[in-house]
Amino acid sequence: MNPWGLVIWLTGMSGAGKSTLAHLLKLRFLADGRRVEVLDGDFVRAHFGNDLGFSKEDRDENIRRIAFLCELLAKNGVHVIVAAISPYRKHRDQVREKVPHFAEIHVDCPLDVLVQRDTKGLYKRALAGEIPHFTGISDPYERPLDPEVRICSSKESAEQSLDKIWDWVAARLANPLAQHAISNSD
Ligand code: ADX
Repeated sequence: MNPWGLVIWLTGMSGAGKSTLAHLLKLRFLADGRRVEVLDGDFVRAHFGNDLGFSKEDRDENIRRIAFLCELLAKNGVHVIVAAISPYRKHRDQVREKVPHFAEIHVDCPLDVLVQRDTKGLYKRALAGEIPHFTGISDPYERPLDPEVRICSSKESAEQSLDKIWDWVAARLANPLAQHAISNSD
């Protein structure tokens, strides 16, 4: 039976570097001969009809959809990398309970750096009051308390961040006991 894939969940504020890291991490999985898929918050929102906004309820539904896809892929042996703000601890913990191999990766970056970078021009608009419920400005971001890996994207190179994540991945992939337990749990 196919063992469950890993779920690598990148959480952090808009512009912190989640999507970039997700893409680079995917390349590492591929180079290692692994089946892998990236689920990006923006992508999942677009492909489910763009019906959701950014209220707590809508973000909850967004994460619920992503979690559903994660479980489906992971239980069929595909490794899944998620890049979504997922600002609520409770929502992230709910996903953790659904899959056997879950790594919460906090892609951290100080707000002043995000505002300065402002790659999408959203912080400027949010600070001007033009975007309601904007994470970190007018909406909460609940920092992970005990993530498997914390990335400081303003201080580390992408390669350094990837190495930290890959250490967790390699350790988990190399643990035959965990793999055995999972292959019998389906
Ligand atoms: S989540 O909170 O539901 O996990 P998700 O990761 O899918 O969010 O989408 C975040 C992206 O939507 C951001 O990168 C940003 O480009 C855009 N966005 C638009 N409005 C908001 C908002 N109010 N708060 C945060 N991000 C927003």
